[in-house]
Amino acid sequence: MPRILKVAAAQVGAVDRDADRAETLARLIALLDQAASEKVQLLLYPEVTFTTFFPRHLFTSSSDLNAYFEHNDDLTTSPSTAPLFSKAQNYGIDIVVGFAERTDEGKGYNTCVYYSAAVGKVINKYRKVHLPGTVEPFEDPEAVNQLEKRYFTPGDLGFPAFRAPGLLPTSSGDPVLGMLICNDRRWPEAWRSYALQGAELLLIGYNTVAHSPHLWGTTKPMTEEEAEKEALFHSRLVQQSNSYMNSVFSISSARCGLDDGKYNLIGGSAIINPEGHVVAEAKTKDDELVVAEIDLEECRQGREKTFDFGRHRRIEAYGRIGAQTGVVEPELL
Ligand code: CDT
Repeated sequence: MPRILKVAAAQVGAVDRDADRAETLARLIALLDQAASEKVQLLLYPEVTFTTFFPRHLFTSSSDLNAYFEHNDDLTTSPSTAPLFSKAQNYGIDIVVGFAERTDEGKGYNTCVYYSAAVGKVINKYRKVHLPGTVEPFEDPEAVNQLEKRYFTPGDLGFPAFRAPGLLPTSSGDPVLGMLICNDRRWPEAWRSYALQGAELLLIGYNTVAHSPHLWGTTKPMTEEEAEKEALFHSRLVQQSNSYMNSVFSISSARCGLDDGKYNLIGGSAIINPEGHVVAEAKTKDDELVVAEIDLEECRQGREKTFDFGRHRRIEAYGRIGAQTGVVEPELL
């Protein structure tokens, strides 16, 4: 029995530092309107959906910084974010939305939530585990910073797979979903943690800088164009290979384009199937809906043969993975 879902990435083009929040929200809603007209059931927005990717900036005023954060409990009620959720509810479309989360205790997390139209509320939350970049800005004034380690705490919720009701007929079983945020997609442990819970579709919002030797550690000099091609290649490589190795569909949604006329972010939002093939991909670096109809039964092929975890995984050989972070080389002979 096929288990077919119509899904989409809502790719979002440039959003400047001083962009008007209401205008950005209107763009997000326009993508939702388009998704409704194409009968999409599940729509994924990028990391930190409502604003520019602010961790590239150093804020000295806490009120300036806090303007980019939302309090968790206010997300679906605050006038600057709630209209997206209520419109999704009216359309009957599930949405995944990223935001900078401020907790009661004052902690910051890079978070996303899954809003279920069938349930009428947020049914799952994920906090980004792998925070790239630095605490302090680079000394080079020309460097692109990524101050996520300054503004956020590593996610403390693990990788919680969940079922989303109302998307498929009850008899075919609710899909098992999982969420990752940007840099997490480069870590196979994150994908495998979801795959071990039977996840059938992973949802990944991102903001990926096209050219930043300070962050990427590129050894050979590259033009902006070459660097962007390389960043796009790596983004696609990790999505395709991890989808294949975990027999899971994945959707990635980019915030992309030229923020403030100078910060270049890659596009490349894509829907990948469990055999690692591209099903649909963005053609622009602007606001764009990337849509596909997917059959979750396609996860079975890998799951029941090559990557049948129960039959083939050898956990007695994997101890190092859960016990060690940095590299420990063998001793010299
Ligand atoms: N937002 C985010 O996590 N971006 C990172 C940039 C890399 S910093 C080395 C990414 O992995 O795409």
